[in-house]
Amino acid sequence: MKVAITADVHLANKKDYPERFNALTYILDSIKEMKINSLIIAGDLFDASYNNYSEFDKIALKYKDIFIHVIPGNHDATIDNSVMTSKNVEIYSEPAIKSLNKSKIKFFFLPYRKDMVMGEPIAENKDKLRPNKWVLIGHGDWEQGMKVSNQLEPGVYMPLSQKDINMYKPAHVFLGHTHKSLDGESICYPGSPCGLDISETGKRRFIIFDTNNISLESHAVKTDIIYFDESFLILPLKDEESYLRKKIRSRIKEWNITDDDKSKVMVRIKIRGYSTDIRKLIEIVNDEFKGHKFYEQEDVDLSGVFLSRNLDLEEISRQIIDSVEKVIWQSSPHEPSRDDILFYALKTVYGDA
Ligand SMILES: [Mn+2]
Repeated sequence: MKVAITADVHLANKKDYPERFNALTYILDSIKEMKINSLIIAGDLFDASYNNYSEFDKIALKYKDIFIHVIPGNHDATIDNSVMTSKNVEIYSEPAIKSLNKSKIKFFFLPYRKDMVMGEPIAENKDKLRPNKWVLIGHGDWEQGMKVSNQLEPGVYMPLSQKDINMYKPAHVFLGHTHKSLDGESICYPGSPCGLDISETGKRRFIIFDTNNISLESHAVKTDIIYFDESFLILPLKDEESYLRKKIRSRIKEWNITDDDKSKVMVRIKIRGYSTDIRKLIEIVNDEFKGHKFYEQEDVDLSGVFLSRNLDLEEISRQIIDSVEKVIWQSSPHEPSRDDILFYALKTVYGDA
C-alpha cells in the first residue's frame, strides 16, 4: 500500500499566498495520477494567521477519491473535524492508531501538544504498537536532527528522542515542523512543499511511502517560486572578475533548475571578502543572474566587502589563498568551509582596513 506524505503547507490568505495552495493541488494531482488514495499531512497544514478553512474544504471536495489525514501542528494546534465539511478529511485532534486501506502497518497519528514530549503518548499506547509494525506521524523536533531545525521558530517543539525510537521501534517516523527536508535512518522530514520565504531554499518535495517494504521515494513539487539565498566570497586576485563569474556559474549549475523554471527563481545575493573594484561586483552579479528575480527587489548585499588598495597585503593574501587552496578539505556542516577559512585569514591580513 502506498501513501503520500507532506507537512507544513502553511495555507494562509489565498490572495497573498497562492503558491502554497498550488503546491498542495500539485501533490493531489500527482498522487491521483499515481492512483494513490491517501495523503497524510504531518501538521501545520494551516498557518497560524489563517482561519478561513473553506478554501481547503473546496480543494478536498474536488479530490474526493483521496482521503486526507491531517494532524494538527504548532501553528494549527486547535483544529479538529468540526472545521471541515468534506467527508474525505480526518483531523486527528487526539492521538489515534489506524491502519490505512487495511495495511498491516499501523499509523500512529500524534497531534502536536505544547509542553509534551512524543515519548509520553507513545508509552501510553505501547501495547498497541508492535515493534516495526507501526509508523509514527508527528510534528516536532527530532533531538538528533535539531541542528537543522526550523529557523523561523527557535526553541524546542514536542521532541522525539533517539531513546524513544530505540525503545518503541517504529518502522519509520515522519515528522512535520522542520521545513527543510531531512532523511535519517528511520526518520523523515518531508519538509514544506513550497518555500515560505527566502530561508526555505531550493526545490521542494513530497514523499511516497510504501508500507509493504517500508521504502520511501521523494517526488519533486512543481512550485511557483523557488528561493535561493546565496553568499559568495570575493578575493583580491589578479582576475577577480573571472573568479567571481566562475563561482556564480557553478552555483547556478548546482541549483539544477531547467530553463522553464528559471523565471520562478527568487534569489538573494550576499558577497563578502576583499575586492579591488567593488563597483564592478554589482555589474558582474546583475549580468550573471540575468533572467532571475531578486528577492524583494533587493540589490546584492555588499556590506561584507572591504576595499583592497594595498599591493603588499594583496601579495600576502594571494600566497595565503594559494596555500589554502592546496589543502584537502573535509567539508561538514559543523566545520568552517574553505571560504570561511579564507575570509578569516584575509581579515587577519587586512585587519579591519
Ligand atoms: Mn511549520
